[in-house]
Order: sequence, then C-alpha cells, then structure tokens
Amino acid sequence: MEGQNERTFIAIKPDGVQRGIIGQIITRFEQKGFKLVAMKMLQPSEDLLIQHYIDLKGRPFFPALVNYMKSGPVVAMVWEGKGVVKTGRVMLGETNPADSKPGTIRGDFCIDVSKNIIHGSDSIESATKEISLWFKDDELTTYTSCAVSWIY
Ligand code: D4T
Repeated sequence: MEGQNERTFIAIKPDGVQRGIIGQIITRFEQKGFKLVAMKMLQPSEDLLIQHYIDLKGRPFFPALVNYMKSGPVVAMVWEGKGVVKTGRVMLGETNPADSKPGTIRGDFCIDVSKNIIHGSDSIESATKEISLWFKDDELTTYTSCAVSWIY
C-alpha cells in the first residue's frame, strides 16, 4: 500500500519494554501524525523470529538475536500514513545506536547494537511481509482519524 494508506511494522523489542519506554516511543509516532492501526503485546516464538529474521540466518549474531528477541514480551504495531516506512526508519535512527543522531529513537534511548530497542520495516515489501507474519487480517483496523484533514 502506498499514499496515505502506506503501512509499516514497528516492534518495541524486549529491552524497550523492560526499560519502560513504550509510551515515549508510541508518543513519537502519534505526534508525527501517523495512525496506529494494530497493536498487541506478545512473547514471540522462536519460529516466528526465525521467519522474521530469515535474511540474517547466516550472520554470526543470529542465534543471540533470536534469544534476545524471545527473552520477553515485545509490543508489535502497525502504523499507517504517507511515507511511513521511510520516515519510520528515519525516526528509529541507524541499526547501530552509536551511529544514530540525537532526536532519533535509538539516538536518544540506547547504546548497543544488540539492544537497540525497536524494529521498523526497511521497505514497503518487507512491511507487507512482516505485517502478515505478525498479524491476522482481522487484527488490522480500518478507521478514519478525526485529525486526517489537519495532517494532509
Ligand atoms: P531491525 O530489523 O531489528 O529493525 O534492525 P535493522 O533493520 O535496523 O538492522 P538489521 O536487520 O541489519 O539487524 C537486525 C537486528 O540484529 C541486531 N544486530 C545487527 C546485532 O545484534 N549485531 C549486529 O552486528 C547487527 C548488524 C540488531 C538488529
């Protein structure tokens, strides 16, 4: 989906949940004007994480990554809006928090690449795949935000 209906998959990782910054992360997306269309808290299974990170399967950090991601609950979300995939990645910062500018989520809240608190889809294609991996169709809402004509 593109235009105002573009969607991305955002997940607050176990460290983001444990450190009590769920609210601050959600606030940033709300303040920007993006629309929350789905959200749930779950402790992901190893199978789900292997599918989610399938492209990284051969990397040396893969086993540690899966263990960390299944170590506690995560907050899985779908956010909608014009350019949300690309802008969402900008709001997150770089994969390595050390390269992330102040003002980005990783730049402001974390230090180490192995504990980088948040995931965001890196393309429209991955967003579509990740949304269908983490959510059933009937978990995705459709509604018109009352703010829409003041945002676009
Ligand atoms: P995610 O997918 O978690 O949003 O991260 P990115 O899209 O920003 O980056 P990625 O897929 O390359 O990495 C996935 C995940 O692996 C962790 N990681 C990464 C790590 O622990 N050590 C490393 O050296 C790298 C490159 C961090 C994010």
